[in-house]
Amino acid sequence: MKIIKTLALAAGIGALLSSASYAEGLSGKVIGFSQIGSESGWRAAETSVTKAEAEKLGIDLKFADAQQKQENQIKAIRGFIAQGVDAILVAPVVATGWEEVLTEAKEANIPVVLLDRGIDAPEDLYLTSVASDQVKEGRVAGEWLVAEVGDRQCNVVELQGTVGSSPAINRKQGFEEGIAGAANLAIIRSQTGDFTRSKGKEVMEGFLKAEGGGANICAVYAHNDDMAVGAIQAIKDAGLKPGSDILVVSIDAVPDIFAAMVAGEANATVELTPNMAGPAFAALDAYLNAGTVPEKFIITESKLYTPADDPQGEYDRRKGLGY
Ligand code: GZL
Repeated sequence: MKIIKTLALAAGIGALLSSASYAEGLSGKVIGFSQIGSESGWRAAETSVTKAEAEKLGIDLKFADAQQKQENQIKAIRGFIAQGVDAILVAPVVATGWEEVLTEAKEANIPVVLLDRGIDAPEDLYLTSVASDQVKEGRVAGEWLVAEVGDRQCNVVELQGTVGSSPAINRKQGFEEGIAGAANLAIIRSQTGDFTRSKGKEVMEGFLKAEGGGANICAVYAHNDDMAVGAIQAIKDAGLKPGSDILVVSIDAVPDIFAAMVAGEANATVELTPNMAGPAFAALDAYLNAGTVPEKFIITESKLYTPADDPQGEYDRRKGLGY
């Protein structure tokens, strides 16, 4: 009888501890975050949302800004490993070149979670990846443009994201899929604007010059809103009307693209949530405290917005979200 009682007591304490440790969440955990940089309004929002989430959960977040350089990210990850952090978040600037450093993290038994971009590496090198379906984002943008122009001839110029990054690769593929069935749409120029406003403006200026001032350009597709906002300025400087002479379609749904919609200067954006940290921390909590292995890919929602969707209200709503 005594043995049964002892076993029941032990089981009870075990359950209490595991539920307590699970309930305790990530409070007190040290988590390294290798962030790409602050190249866009969306990236700045992702950083502020991640820091706010960490604060709320009592996480000691070690933040490293890589200024968009992979070597700085690799250095930061090695530093986190040396510190013996409990977990590492990485927003990988490009898709290749991660196997060596992520193998070091794996050998140090430190779980890695990828945020907002993917990598070409064995999947056992990271616990999970929290990102949008970037091919779908491009496809939604392409399909919107096909519907918008009907059967009129539409020459498109494309502002690509950072060369070699998963969103640049995937959003290009998706957009091409989206317009594939429309013989009247063609991408006539495509170049990287590195996801920044200034480079987006500069490259759009080059497109306009190369196309005789831009009278034959029907639309600009930008892999993010920041490059689109830069392109809008270039179109205005060239004496054309963005949003009508040249349609503007992009991705992220940052406040400034809604301000452009209110001004009649932008036509469509596909939303990307800046809150990748929420699902990342939830997966780490379950893994570190209860040994639960998450799905390998946690996919965030993508939603199309146009001027028909209360852009002023969307601007006001997002303004307070850390952009
Ligand atoms: C996409 C993300 C991209 C954003 C850009 O998931 O990596 O990086 O669309 C940012 O604004 O630069």
